[in-house]
Amino acid sequence: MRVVLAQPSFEDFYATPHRLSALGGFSIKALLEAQGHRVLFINFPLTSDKQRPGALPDWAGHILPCLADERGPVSYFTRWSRWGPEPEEAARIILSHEPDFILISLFAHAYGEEVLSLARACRRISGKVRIPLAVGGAGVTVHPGPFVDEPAIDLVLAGEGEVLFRENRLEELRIREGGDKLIRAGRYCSSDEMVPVISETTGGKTHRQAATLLSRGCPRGCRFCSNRLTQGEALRRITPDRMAGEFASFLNRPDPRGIRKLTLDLEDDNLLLDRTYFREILRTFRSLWERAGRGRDELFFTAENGLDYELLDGDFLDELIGLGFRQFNFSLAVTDPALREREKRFFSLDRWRSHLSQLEKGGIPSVSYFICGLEGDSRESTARTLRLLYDAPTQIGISLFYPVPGLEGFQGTDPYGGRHWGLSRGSMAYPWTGSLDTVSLVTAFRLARLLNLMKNSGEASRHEELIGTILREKILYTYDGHKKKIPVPFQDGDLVSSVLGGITFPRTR
Ligand code: B12
Ligand code: SF4
Repeated sequence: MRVVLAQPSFEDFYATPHRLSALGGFSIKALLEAQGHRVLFINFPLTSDKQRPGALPDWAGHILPCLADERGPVSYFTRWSRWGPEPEEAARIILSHEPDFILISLFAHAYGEEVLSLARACRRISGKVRIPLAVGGAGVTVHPGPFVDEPAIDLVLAGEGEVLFRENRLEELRIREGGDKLIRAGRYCSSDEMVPVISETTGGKTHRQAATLLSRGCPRGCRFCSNRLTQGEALRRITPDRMAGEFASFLNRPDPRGIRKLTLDLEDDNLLLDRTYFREILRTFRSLWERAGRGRDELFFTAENGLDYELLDGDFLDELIGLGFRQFNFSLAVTDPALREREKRFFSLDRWRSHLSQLEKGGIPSVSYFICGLEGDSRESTARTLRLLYDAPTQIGISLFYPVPGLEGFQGTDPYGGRHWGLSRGSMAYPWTGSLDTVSLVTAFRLARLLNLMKNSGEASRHEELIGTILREKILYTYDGHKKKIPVPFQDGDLVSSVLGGITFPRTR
C-alpha cells in the first residue's frame, strides 16, 4: 500500500526546531516499510524554516493582558505562530501523493485540534473518494475521545506502533463507522521490538543536529509526569546491537554542506536508570564514529529532555564529559520540601550542588529545570526555588505546569474540566491547579530570565540600566517596540519583591 504519514503543523508561542525529530513518525515509517508498504513521511513543522505569525485563538484570552509588544531579556512570548502549512494546504500536499492510507502522528494532546482540522481538510478535498485515515501517537493514546468523536477520522490507534501494527495489519484495517473506531494496543512492546531511529533535524551552522531515544518507560512514578501513561512503568531499552546498526547507517548519510561535527541529542525521559547500558551505548557510538575516520572532538552528546541528577555521581559525570557531553540539563522538577512529598519526587540539595561545582570547575555549562504551578505551589515556594537556583552556578530553566489527560486531577471523559485542550500548552501559563494565577506564572518566567541575565555578566553589562532600575524599584521593566524601557503591564509585585529582595548587582557569590 502507498501510505502517507504526517506529523502535523502546530501553533504555539515558540518551537525548538532542532528537537522536532518526529521519532514516533519515523518508527512507524520503518515498521510499515518492513511490512512491504511504501511510506512517505512528512514532518510538516519542518517543511519550512519560517514560522508564520497568526492570530491568538479566542480561547487563549486569559493570557492577553500578559502579552506586550516587547523585546529584550525580560520578555515573555510575544508572537503566536504556526510551524508548517495550514490544514488545507497540508491536506493538498498529502493527497497529491495519492495515498491508499493516511496516517497522522500526534506527539502531544495539546496540539490535537490541528489533527482534527487536518483530517477534515483531507475529507473535504478528497470528496467522494474516502481514503482511510487513522491517527495515533502519544497525544492520541492519553485521551482518544476527541478523535473517536471526529467523523473525518476512521480509526484511532492508541499505543505503541510496534504492537499496534503487529496486532493489526494495515491491509486489514477498515474504515469503521460509529463507536468501534478505537483500537488499543494490548501490551507494551519488548526491548527487541523497539525500533531504533536516529533523526536529523535542522542543524546549526557548525554542527549537524540529530536526535534519538534509547529507552522507554520509567518506574519512578513522579505524580506530575505522563511518561507512564504512554510508555508504562517498566524500563525497556533498545538492544545495543540494533542501536549500533542505526548509528552506523546514520554515519553513511553524509551532510550535503560538508559539516563534520555532530551533536546527538538523547531524548530519553530517564537515561540514567541503567547506567551500564547508557555507558555501553555511548562508547559504541564513539567507537563507530572513530572507526569511520571521524575526529574524536567532532561528536557531542546532549540530553535536552533532562538528566536526573540524583542518579549521577561525580565519577560518572566525569565519564560522560569524557564521552562527549558538553552541557548538562538537569531536571529538578520540585525543590521545595512541601511539594516533594506530594509529587513523589525527591530533591537532594547536596548532590545537585556537588555536580554543579564539579561542572563549574571544568567550565561545563548546565541548566537546572523546575516546574512552576504544581498543586500546592505558592509565591513563597516559587520565590525560594528561584533564589536557590540563582545562588547556584547553573542557568535556570522554568517549565510552567501543563496537564496531560490521565494524570491525577485530569482524568475521565472531560479531563480539562470543560476548558479548551489547547490551553494545556505550557506556554499558555494557564492556572490549572489554582496554586498560582497566570500573572504570577508569567512573572515567575520573566524573573527566571532576569536572574539568568544577571548571572551572565557579559550580557548583563549591556542591560545594566534595566537591571539597576528593576532592582531599585522592585518592579519588572522590559523594552517596548522602540527599545524604550517600560514597566511590565501586568506583574505579580509580591513575587518580584520576594525574589529580588536583598539581591545586589553585580553579583557577589
Ligand atoms: C522530543 C519531544 C518533543 C519535541 C518534538 C518531538 C517531535 N515529535 O517532533 C519538542 C521538544 C518540540 C517537544 C515539545 C513539547 N512537548 Co514533547 N516530548 C518529546 C519527548 C521527550 C520524546 C518524543 C519521542 O520522540 N518519543 C519517542 C517515540 C518513539 O515515541 P512516540 O512519539 O510516543 O511514538 C510511539 C507511539 O506514540 C506510536 N505512534 C507515534 N505516532 C504514531 C502514529 C500512528 C498512526 C500510530 C498508529 C502510532 C504512532 O508509535 C511510536 C513507537 O512506539 C516526549 C517524551 C517521551 N519520552 O516520549 C515528550 C512529549 C511527547 N512532549 C510532550 C509535550 C506536552 C510537549 C509540549 C506540548 C509541552 C509544552 N511545553 O507545552 C512541548 C511543546 C513546546 C513547543 N512549543 O515546542 C508530552 C506529550 C504528552 C501527551 N501524551 O500528550 C510528552 C510525552 C512529555 C511528557 N511526559 O509530558 N516535545
Ligand atoms: S519525571 Fe522522570 S523520573 Fe519521574 S516518572 Fe517521569 S521520567 Fe520517571
